[in-house]
Amino acid sequence: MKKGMTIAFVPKQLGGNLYLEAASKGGKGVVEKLASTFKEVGTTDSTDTSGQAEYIDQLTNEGVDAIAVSAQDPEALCSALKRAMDKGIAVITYDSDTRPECRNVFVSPADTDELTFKLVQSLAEQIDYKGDIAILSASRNATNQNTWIKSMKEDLATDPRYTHINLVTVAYGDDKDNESYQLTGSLLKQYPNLKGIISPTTIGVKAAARYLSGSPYKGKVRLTGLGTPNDMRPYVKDGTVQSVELWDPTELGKLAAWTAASLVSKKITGREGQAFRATGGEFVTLKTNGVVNLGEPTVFTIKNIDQYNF
Ligand code: RAM
Repeated sequence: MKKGMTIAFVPKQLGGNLYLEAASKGGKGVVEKLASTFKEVGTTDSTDTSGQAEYIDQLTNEGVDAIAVSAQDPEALCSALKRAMDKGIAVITYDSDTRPECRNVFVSPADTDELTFKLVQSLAEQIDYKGDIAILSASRNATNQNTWIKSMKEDLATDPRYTHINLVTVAYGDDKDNESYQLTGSLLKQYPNLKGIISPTTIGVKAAARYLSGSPYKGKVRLTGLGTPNDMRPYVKDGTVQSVELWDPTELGKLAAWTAASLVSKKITGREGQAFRATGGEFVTLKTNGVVNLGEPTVFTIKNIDQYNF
């Protein structure tokens, strides 16, 4: 691997998102081990897409070697990312993708179908396969959120076991804790027959759990989603939540940095079928459209949540 590279991370949001902070920490560790320089820039608001594009232009002008971005929007960053690639900068997305032609590789946390299958299945079981449910998402344009929501809607529409489950709305808390908390209250008021909520965002699911745990809905309105074990431990232990799932965001950041370094070092170019050794020595193969998967998400319940610390 080359040394002396500059690899820049541009998370969807800086500050207030521990998941993305953990990913950056993982990335930083890998970059520094490669005797290279880690940079992190970004907007504090996960909906400030023009701001995110400006940061990419800034990094392109500085002439960094690689940019790793968790995209706020699939389209809006494309011109900026293409300018970066035209200048020879390796561009990867991690966590949340752009259109495939706007980056070299997408480092995806997990397989979409598998991830959403587990979320829907878990909530369906808890509500006895009937009743109204809602999704509490992050920002409206986030590629990862919308990919997961689409897949959950497909599951609900096509699996005959879910015929009596009715998705009443998708609400957007913009990955802001307070907004997601308030929104949970509004959903419960607006849909008095609500039986369950799926929140595929670490900030959303934590805020919704906090709301439920201090309300008469605790244990009655079911909640699942993508949450960190450290955030969700109290709510799993107090019976508000039975299970959530996630992957280790630090590992996602490590794989993102390693992938970026492999591109800069010309070990891969982003073509399907190319393989490279990841940080643990295992081989990772690029799938269709240059996608790399971190692995399978872990399901956390009262039985295993204490074994995890992230
Ligand atoms: C939030 C963000 C992030 C998502 C995780 C699960 O932190 O929306 O993009 O991947 O949740």
